[in-house]
Amino acid sequence: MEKDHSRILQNLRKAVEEFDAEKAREAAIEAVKSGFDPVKAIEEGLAKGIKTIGDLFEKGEIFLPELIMAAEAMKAGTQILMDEVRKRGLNVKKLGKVVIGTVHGDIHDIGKNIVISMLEASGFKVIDLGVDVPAEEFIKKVKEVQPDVLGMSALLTTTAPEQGRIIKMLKDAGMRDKVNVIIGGAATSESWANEIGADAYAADAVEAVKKIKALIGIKE
Ligand code: B1M
Repeated sequence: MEKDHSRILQNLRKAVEEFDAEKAREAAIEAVKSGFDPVKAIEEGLAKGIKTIGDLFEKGEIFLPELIMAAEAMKAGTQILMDEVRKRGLNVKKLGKVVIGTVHGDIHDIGKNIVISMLEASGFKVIDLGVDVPAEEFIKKVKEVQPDVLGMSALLTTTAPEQGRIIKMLKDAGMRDKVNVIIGGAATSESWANEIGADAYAADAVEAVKKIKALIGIKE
């Protein structure tokens, strides 16, 4: 069994590293069929592959077309695994509302979408604003739906400041104390969250659910 699990994780990781969407789909289906934890399959399989790809891209050993193909493979696998996450979370009572999006200038959404699936599976109603979301749109939605939590994702060092700008806009509009703010994404950190005045930072989707529950006083 242990061997089977490490083979499943290896197949998922390799599919992304080999830019192979079909293989990622097959590996994800195999993971679901064998009852493997879908969150673990994403975090310890597919996400490890995309991390390797990101490192190679940074070193200039692969280029944008390969980065895009690897992301496609990651998405193909995550879609199947996220469906399973949602299925497992059916029939849970609604815990609260979260508005979430990737900030302006940033089109990375794989991680945000994983966070969304985990939140939905845990019983949250999620309003997804998508990617490259203008600051004004975040403010407008918060006013409109009055969520318990506003979540902002940023993966680029050039777009992370947008999170701080939006928090300032909330303050200026007198809305800051009406909504909890959580941030995440590869360009962010706990200290960045403190610096810009966010209420929480999460390094991954599991932590995001935990921190959001804590923010609105839900005990695990
Ligand atoms: Co981009 N990219 N990319 N990219 N890309 C990074 C982020 C980079 C670190 C790669 C590198 O150089 N090593 C680098 C940023 C450097 C920097 O700013 N410091 C980079 C760059 C430079 C770029 C472009 C500028 C490349 C170019 O055009 N020359 C360009 C920018 C486009 C834009 O946004 N304007 C670009 C484009 C792309 C693709 C389109 C090809 C693709 C994205 C596809 C998509 O998302 N639909 C892509 C990818 C795939 C990556 C890497 C390789 C992987 C990102 C990912 O999906 N990770 C990435 C390298 C890296 O991050 N190490 C990279 C897997 C995912 C599960 O993790 O997104 O971190 P992550 O999400 C996690 C946590 O962060 C957390 O939970 C998630 C699940 O565990 N989390 C939250 C995320 N959001 C959260 C929100 C929360 C809480 C937790 O609360 C609200």
